[in-house]
Amino acid sequence: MCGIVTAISTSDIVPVLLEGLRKLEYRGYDSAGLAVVADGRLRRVRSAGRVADLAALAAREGASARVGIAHTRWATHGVPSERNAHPHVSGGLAVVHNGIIENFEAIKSALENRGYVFESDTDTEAIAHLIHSKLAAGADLFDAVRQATVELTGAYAIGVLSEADPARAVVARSGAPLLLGVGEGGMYAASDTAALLQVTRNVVYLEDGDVAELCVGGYRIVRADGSPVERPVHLSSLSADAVELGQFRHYMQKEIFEQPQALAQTLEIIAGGGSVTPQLFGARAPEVLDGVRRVLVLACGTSYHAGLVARYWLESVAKLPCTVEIASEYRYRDSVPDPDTLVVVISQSGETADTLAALKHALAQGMQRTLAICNVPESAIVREASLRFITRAGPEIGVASTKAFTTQLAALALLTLTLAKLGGRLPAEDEAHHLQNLRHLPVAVQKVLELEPAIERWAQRFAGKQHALFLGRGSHWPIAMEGALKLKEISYIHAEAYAAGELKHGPLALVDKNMPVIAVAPANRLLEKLKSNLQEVRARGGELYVFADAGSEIAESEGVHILQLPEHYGMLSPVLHVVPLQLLSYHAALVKGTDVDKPRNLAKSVTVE
Ligand code: HGA
Repeated sequence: MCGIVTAISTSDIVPVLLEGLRKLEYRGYDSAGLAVVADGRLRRVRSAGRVADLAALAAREGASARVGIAHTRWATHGVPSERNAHPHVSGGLAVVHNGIIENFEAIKSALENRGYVFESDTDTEAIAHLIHSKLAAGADLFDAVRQATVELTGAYAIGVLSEADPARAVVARSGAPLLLGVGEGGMYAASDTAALLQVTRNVVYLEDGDVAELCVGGYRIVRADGSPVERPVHLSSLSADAVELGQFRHYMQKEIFEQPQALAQTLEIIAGGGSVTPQLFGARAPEVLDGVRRVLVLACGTSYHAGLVARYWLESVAKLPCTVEIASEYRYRDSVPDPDTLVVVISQSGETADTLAALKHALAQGMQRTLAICNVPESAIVREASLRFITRAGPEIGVASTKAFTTQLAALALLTLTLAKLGGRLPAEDEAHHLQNLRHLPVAVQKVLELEPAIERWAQRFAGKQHALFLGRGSHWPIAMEGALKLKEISYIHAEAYAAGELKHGPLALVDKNMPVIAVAPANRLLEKLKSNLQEVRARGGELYVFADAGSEIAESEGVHILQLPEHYGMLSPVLHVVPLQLLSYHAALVKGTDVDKPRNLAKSVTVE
C-alpha cells in the first residue's frame, strides 16, 4: 500500500515519476503528489485525485527537474485530501512515505515544543520535521535521514529531497518494500520493480534498516549505525509487457484470463518429471520437511481462503492435521508452539505486514520449519522463511486477487502430494493420477473461462441486489467464501458465505425472493447433502444460482438457474469452481459501474497492519 518513487538523473525526471506512479497506483489511490528541486527551489504538486489528475496538474505548472520524489497514497492517518497528500515538507525538505510511524505522536509533541508547526493529520509529517531538525543541527542530508530513522518505530519506506542539496536524494526502509534502480545516467528507487522497468532492469533490494543515497553517478548504502554495506544488483526478469493492460478493459479481467498461463508457468516445475520431490520447495526441504507432524497455515484475505482449501487436501490426502489461521489474529494470540509443525505462510506480494509478522512470531516461538508460498521471489516473506515456493503468476495488479489464488492452490496441491509421499501415503498410481490432473489443469480452466457469456447474463440479473448468500460444502466452502469476498470487494454487494449445512442454524432467516443464493455444487460425495440445503432455500422463495459440473445432475427449474462446468475435477475441483465466481463478481461490478481495479477504500500489497 502507498507507492513511492524517487529519481535523480541528467534529464527531466517528472515523466519518470509520473509513469512510476501509474504503475504503482494499484497500491493506493486516495491522492497523489510529487516534489522536485528546480532552479534551487523545492516545488510541490499534490492532487486529492488520481495520478492522471496529478499529471495534468504537473503539466499545467510546467514541472520539470533533475531530482524528485513522488507518491500515491492509501490513507492510514488522516482523511484522503490534498492537505494530507504526500510529499510532506519541512522548510526546503520534502518526504514521501509508505508505512505507519507508531511513535509519531511522541515525535510530534517534542517537535512542536521546539516550534515546528504541523499542517497535516499524517504520521508522515513527523518524519519530515524530524529530518529537518537533524539538518538544522548541522547534519548533511544523508546523515540527517539516517539519524532520524533511528528514532522511528513502526514501518517505513521513505524518499527524501532537500532544496539545499539537489545533487542527491535519500531513501530508507524498514518493514515496507523499497528497491533501487541503477540506470544509465540516473538512479531511481521505488516500492516495486514495475515502476522502474521504464528506465532500468538493474535493481538492488534494500534490507530493513538500510539508508541509501542516490546521485546521478551512483549510490551508497549504510546501515542505521552508519556502517557501509553492499547489496547485490539483480537483473529483473519482469518484462514491461507483463504490467501492461493490452487488449483488456481491466487488470482483473486480464488476470482472470491469464489463469491458464499462470497455472502452466507455476506447474512447469513438474511438466516433464513423473513424480513430486521435496526439492520443489527449496534445497533444504528434505531436512525441513522430515518429521513434520502437522501444518499451520497463516495468511490473510484471499490467501487465507487458499489455506482453507488446502486444509481439506492435507488432512484427506497427506493425513496431516492442519490448522489455518488469520495472520493478524495469530500474531497476537497466545498459542502453543510445536516444533514439528510446518508453518506455511501465503501472500501474493510477500510483503503483507500481518503475514510477515505472524511468520516472525512463529519463528520467535521456536517453530523453525517454515515455508513461504509467494508470487514475488525477493519479497520479505520469502527471505524470512526456510523454504519457498514461488508461484509464477506474473505481476498481479488488480486489487481483487484472482490468478494469485489459483496458483497458490496449485502450489498447495503440490505440497499436499509431497507431504503425502514423505509420509508413505501416496501410492505410485495415485501420484501419477494427481500429477496428470495438475498438468491438465490449465486446459480445464481455459474451458471454464468459456462460460463467460452465460455468467455475464447472470450478473445482469443480480447486480441490482443489495445482498447475496454463497453456499458450499467441504473444500468448496472456502470457494464460496472467496466468491463472497470478490463480490464485496469490487461490486460492493454485501455477500456472506456459509457452509451449506449451517443455513438452517441462522442465515436461512434472511432468505426471500430478494436474496440471491449462489451455490458451488460439484459432483462429489457431499452433493446430495447440498441438494437438500438448496431445497430449503427454494422452499422459502430464494432464487438459486448453482455452479454445477459435468456429474452434478441438477435440473433447471423456476427459480433455479444452473451453469455447468465442463468437467468434474476431483481433488482440484476448487481451482475450477472459483473461476466462474471471479467472473460473476467482475461482471456484476461492470453492470454497477464500479472502479473494478481500484475499489473504494482498498489497495493491494497490504504493507500496513
Ligand atoms: N501513514 C501514511 C502512509 C500510509 C501508507 O503507507 N499506507 O499504505 C499516511 O497515512 O499518509
